[in-house]
Amino acid sequence: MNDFSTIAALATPVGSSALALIRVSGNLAVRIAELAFENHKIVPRKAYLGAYKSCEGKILDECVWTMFPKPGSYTGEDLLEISCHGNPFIVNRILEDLFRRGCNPALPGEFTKRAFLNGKMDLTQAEAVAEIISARSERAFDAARKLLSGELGKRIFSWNEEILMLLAETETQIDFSEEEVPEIDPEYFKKRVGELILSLRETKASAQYSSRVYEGINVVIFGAPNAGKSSLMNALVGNNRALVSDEAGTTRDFISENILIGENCIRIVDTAGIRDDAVSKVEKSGIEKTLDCISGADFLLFVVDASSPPPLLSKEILEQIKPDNTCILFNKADKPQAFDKNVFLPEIDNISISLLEKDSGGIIKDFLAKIFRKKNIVPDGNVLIVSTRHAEAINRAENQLREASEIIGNLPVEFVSAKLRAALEELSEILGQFDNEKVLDKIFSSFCIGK
Ligand SMILES: Nc1nc2c(ncn2[C@@H]2O[C@H](COP(=O)(O)OP(=O)(O)OP(=O)(O)O)[C@@H](O)[C@H]2O)c(=O)[nH]1
Ligand SMILES: [Mg+2]
Repeated sequence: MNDFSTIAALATPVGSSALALIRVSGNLAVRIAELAFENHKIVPRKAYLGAYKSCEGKILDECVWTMFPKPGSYTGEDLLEISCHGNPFIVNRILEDLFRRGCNPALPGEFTKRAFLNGKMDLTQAEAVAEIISARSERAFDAARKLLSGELGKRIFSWNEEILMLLAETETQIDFSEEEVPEIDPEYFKKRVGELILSLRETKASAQYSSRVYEGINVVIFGAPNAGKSSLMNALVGNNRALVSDEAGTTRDFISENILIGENCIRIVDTAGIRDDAVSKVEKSGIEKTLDCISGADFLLFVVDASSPPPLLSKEILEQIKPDNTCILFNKADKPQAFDKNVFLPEIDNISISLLEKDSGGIIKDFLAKIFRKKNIVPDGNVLIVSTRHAEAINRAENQLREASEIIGNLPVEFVSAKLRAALEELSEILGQFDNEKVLDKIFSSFCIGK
């Protein structure tokens, strides 16, 4: 067990609330509880009602407090949780008293960092704690919970087992002579490494969905001026977020909002209308920004005014529109229709609507939820989503394995062993089985204080 100082911090948000939770973790926790609550026979995990007395013997608040002794606590250390009234003044008085009694203010993520360092969880699970706290959608929460359950750790464990078996074989070749052990069959070795690589790749691929799941699907609304893009934005957001007017070229800068559609968080972006004959400098640069937004989007909503002649599309835009990343919204269904919608980009999914209708936002949200599922914009909740950090380490391990497979039979078996060991090392980095304070600091500094 690591020997750290005792830390204290508020675990609930700063501000007035019914209750506030203060956490104290470390060797001083038990002694502090005995003194502050005048209780010398503390029963673990029992919630007590008691007055918190300061060093000077002044009652600071009536609290409910619980002692979680090591090693069975969240941090793996003695952990005292104090629920006091949610008044910042009371919270500060208690925290000041705890600091006077020898506690240090906790850094962001320090409770979870201690849990990791004390072997209560691996690094992927510690990262998942931060994701659980910041999850903006049900899907993000499901993904974080999957990580927290240690699923990636289990997968890495099974890869390690297989690599260790391969390593045992190569090491035996090094330690014993040819007469004592049969030679490795390179083809069989390659087959096993190949299967392993497939499994690594499958897991690694999910990282491409990481930002869609945790930050939201980046959906860009685009189309000709006056088609109704800002009206669509407002219908989806549920208020008059964007300026709507019958003047073509109203939206110049892009506007974005986060909304929930089904179980996913969406970052929806309204853009300037695209036309070839824009004259003003501002409108032209607005169009340029739109093109940038389109190329960085996860999904495109193409708004078309069906009561006017169909828009002409530049080659640049046509290249971006694909059946798996776009749908068309034929707008202004309340007016006489100007063209046959069946022949306008027939391979792209579409919906006809009038954005003047009151419930159009709900109808479009239902339509989009179906489309996102159908086009697998975000995989379903059963798929384990890894982060870029995980994917990069998996990628490095994969390279080592591929090289091992390339040299087996051609170079001395010692070289193959070295590659297998390097692969193991790369994978162990994901779980944090290494000593790199910088990487740990980077991960835990993104946490909030008190976690
Ligand atoms: N009749 C009818 N008018 C609509 C509909 N949707 C939007 N409009 C009108 O069309 C005009 C343009 O709407 P906007 O939402 O500002 O269009 P936009 O695509 O954002 O336009 P720019 O920002 O100029 O590119 C406004 O006068 C809207 O009220 C619709 O379904 N039916
Ligand atoms: Mg607009």
